[in-house]
Amino acid sequence: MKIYGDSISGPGLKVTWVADSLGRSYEWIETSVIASQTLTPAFLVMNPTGQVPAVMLDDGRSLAQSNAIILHLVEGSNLIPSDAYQRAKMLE
Ligand SMILES: N[C@@H](CCC(=O)N[C@@H](CS)C(=O)NCC(=O)O)C(=O)O
Repeated sequence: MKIYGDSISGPGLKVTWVADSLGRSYEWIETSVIASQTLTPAFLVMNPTGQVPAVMLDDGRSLAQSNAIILHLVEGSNLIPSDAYQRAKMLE
């Protein structure tokens, strides 16, 4: 998995913290918002909103929005509660 993020931006770091907690390997692709690297045609294909973070999964699919990415990563792990109420509290 490749994580496109800006190291001065919290949402991308959140994704790496979860990936690290899960022991998932990833490649960090530094993508500067200030240098408009989020607005290149290649980046916009991955995330049309032009925001980091975005990830490129190993199967070639991309995903944006830190909480959506995190939810995808934690699926089936002990970082996501099995109890419906606790899961909703996590999303809250
Ligand atoms: N809701 C988004 C927020 C992402 C976000 O705000 N990213 C900022 C950096 S912290 C960004 O890429 N800004 C560039 C822009 O909006 O043009 C998430 O959680 O992933």
